Amino acid sequence: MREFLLSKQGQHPLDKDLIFLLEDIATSCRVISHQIRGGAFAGQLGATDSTNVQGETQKQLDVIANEVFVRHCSNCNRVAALVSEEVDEVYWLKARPQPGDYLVYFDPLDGSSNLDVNLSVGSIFSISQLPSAIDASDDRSVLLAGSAQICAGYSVYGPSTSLVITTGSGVNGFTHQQGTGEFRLTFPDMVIPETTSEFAINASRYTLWEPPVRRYYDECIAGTNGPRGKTFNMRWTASMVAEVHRILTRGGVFLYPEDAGNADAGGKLRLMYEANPMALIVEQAGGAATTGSDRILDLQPSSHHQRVPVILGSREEVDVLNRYHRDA
Ligand code: AHM
Ligand code: MG
Repeated sequence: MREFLLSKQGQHPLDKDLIFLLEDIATSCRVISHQIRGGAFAGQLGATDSTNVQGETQKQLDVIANEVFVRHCSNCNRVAALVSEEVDEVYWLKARPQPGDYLVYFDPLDGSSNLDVNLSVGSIFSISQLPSAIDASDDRSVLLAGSAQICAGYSVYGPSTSLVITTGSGVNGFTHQQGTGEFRLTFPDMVIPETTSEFAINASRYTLWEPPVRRYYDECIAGTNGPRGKTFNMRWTASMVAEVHRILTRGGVFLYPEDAGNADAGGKLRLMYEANPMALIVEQAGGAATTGSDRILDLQPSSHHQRVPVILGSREEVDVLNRYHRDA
């Protein structure tokens, strides 16, 4: 991976501190992957007694993965602050952050409800830079729009461990090679096909959905005799990282809309460490990511644990969904 990061990305070589930080994040993913693969033998499956700021019961591995990310991201002396799904407060590492210092946002273990049933989970991360010198006690300084991200990525802990990264000029996928322990570039220049006939949504929430989402779903499952005139396939892994990885590999569209069950919170998925990094990756691979009405990367965050509706994937399907939201 180092060789790849040292090669010119887009117009400019990457800053050496960013390369170190990305290597520390890759190490975090390697360690988490190893911890997960211990499965029942490691005695780390199951829940803890605590809940996170989202009110969700934390799994033991949620806590472990968070500690791993915090430990490794703290190595880089250009990191000003960390924002984690598992931690209520912004974690300031610098007392006097300087312009250009890094802000790292992460969901250390996404889809962790899949752990106990041995299905894919992952880690998601996003990196932005502070635009100006600030007072470290001001948590509002981390509320940067997704368009400010300089880098985003995820690791999926599936049958193999992958690491997918964008630094703003395309998307590249690496596979963890057992033996050498390295992430090797295996999927250069990933591109999401513009058209697809596969969608992913938790259809058990059908009665809670808004009309545009119901319309889209109804038309998809109507098949060749319906208005879309083709047969769609449906998938739901309850692990956003696995869904996005499938979409980057063979196309598709993923929806976690706002519905009557999550409207008070503004949706299910978190903007700063789930929606934003995935939106940057999807756009960099030629896809689109919206809330149904707005481009995700344009949203101005109001809090660091803010939730948003998410529609992302193959451009043609996202366009259809945007149109149905406009029509409604
Ligand atoms: P988490 O970060 O607490 O794991 O929640 C996010 C996950 C996503 O990976 C996935 O798309 C979604 O929650 C699944 O939700 P549901 O259980 O409602 O299907
Ligand atoms: Mg998550």
